Amino acid sequence: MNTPVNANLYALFAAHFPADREACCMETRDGLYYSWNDVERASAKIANLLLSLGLPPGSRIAVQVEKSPEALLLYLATLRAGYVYLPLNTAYRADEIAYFIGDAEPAVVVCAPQNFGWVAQIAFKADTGHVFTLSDQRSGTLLDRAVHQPDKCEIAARRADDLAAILYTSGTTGRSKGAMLSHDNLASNAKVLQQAWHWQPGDVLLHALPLFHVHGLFVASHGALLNGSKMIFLPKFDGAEVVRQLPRSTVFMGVPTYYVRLLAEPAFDRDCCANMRLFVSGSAPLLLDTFDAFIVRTGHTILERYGMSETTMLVSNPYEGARVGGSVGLPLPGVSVRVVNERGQACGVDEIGGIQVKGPNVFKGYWRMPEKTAEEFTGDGYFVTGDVGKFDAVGYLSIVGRSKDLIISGGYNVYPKEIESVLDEMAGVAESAVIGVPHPDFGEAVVAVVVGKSGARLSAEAMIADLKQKIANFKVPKRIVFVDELPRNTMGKVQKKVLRERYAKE
Ligand code: MLC
Ligand code: AMP
Repeated sequence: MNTPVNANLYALFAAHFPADREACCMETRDGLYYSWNDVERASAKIANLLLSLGLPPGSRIAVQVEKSPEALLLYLATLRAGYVYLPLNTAYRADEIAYFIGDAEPAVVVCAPQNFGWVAQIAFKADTGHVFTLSDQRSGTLLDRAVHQPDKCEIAARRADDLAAILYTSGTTGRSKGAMLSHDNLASNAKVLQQAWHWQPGDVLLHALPLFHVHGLFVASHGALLNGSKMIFLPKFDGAEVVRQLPRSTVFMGVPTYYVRLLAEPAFDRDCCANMRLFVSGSAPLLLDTFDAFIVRTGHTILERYGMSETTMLVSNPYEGARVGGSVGLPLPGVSVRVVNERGQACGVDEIGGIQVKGPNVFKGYWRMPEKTAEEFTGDGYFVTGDVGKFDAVGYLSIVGRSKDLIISGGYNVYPKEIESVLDEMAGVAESAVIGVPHPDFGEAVVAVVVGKSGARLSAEAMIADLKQKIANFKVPKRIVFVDELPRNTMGKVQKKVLRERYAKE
């Protein structure tokens, strides 16, 4: 009789830990060293703590903490105990956190110690049973409690389709939706990327991305974990620090802003990249200028790939073969990607249409939103990405725009509708339109165009200060301009294209 295979993602990683368990898994800038044995033991202790709480199956563990090796251990422990990980951007403010906690109803919330007061208030109001703290300095109640737990823990048996994580991603309606990802969604993508990007023995990942989105948590960490590779763990992206660590690394992943900032570092040159094997870019469009300048400066060609929370990675430039600037490359093995016109027919070569995807990487749906989920899938099971693109004659995909009203600033998504709703509620504001304009550092910057109520005396500075209290800082408009009226088409719809053109150069 065949023994059933445990599809728990942690089991996949554990099966690939290196034979030498005392080898380094994570190293921090301050010289802390976490061996694979440490990862096994510490994640067991945290998993045992979670299990000791007697949570029902499928419980969500919501986490809003600064980046640290312990934050990654908490993620691994959640997988190991069989619960569902729900990471939250550290920039989110009280109203945003209240929405996520209210919607996801996590059984456990883990927050930064300095936020315990307000986060706990929100969590207990939403009937969350347990609130722990975790700092980026190896302290907090989570570790205080976990330290007394046994350092061995069986990996919970999970089926391929069982949920591993929920990632909140904003929708066109302004409110975030929780993308439900299964163990197999994540495992299949990790395996495909290991092959596609030729992860190899001796690789060292320089990890500078945040741990609460697909790019840093899944693409980067999973790659290293599945390959048994060491990670040099930086608390955040810092150009000078990356330049210092590159000679000891072989793989680096970042959003385009990281590459723009690296190119602005005078010490960033061929020498410091001599040990590097691979630079990966994604989460936002990489400008051709950056792609070209990178080759000239370092001799390396950035490998650009395309993904999203609902699908993890779906298209990538090849490791061997032409990496084409301005293109995101070829569909990954096992992933079916098509471009279709408004009538739902497949587009021809170079014909622009909506990008749709199907494959083992595609999520299980939006948390408690069956209707919204159904709307986003075609009759034959393709997920409608909301991105617009075209295939060239040799099958390379280029993204040329988005049908969803989305701004991507420094790799973070900003949904105009959400910001407009907050602006429209401010005293003296009649209406607003939020747009993205080209920005040399962030790729796109958020700009708000506001119409005041008659007689209202509005101040952009005061409004920005107010917004900083209400929404995550990366969503706050870099600029607010006041106009008498918004341009509208004959249907009365605000013409954002006109506004984008008007403010693009300012
Ligand atoms: C910070 N700020 C931003 C910003 N990040 N403004 C616009 N866009 C951003 N992304 C602002 C802050 O509000 C603050 O403003 C000021 O910059 C300094 O803040 P900071 O925290 O010190 O900034 P910094 O450390 O420089 O951060 C910039 C960054 C960071 C680019 C390093 O945003 C980052 O790491 N981005 C990566 C995002 C990411 O991981 N995306 C992957 C998503 S997954 P003020 O006014 O208060 O001074 C995904 C799927 C896929 O999309 O395909 O991968
Ligand atoms: P998120 O919802 O945060 O997962 O963001 C996913 C979105 O980021 C995608 O739908 C794309 O619009 C965008 N994106 C990701 N990678 C790229 C890329 N390489 N080029 C252009 N856009 C990208």
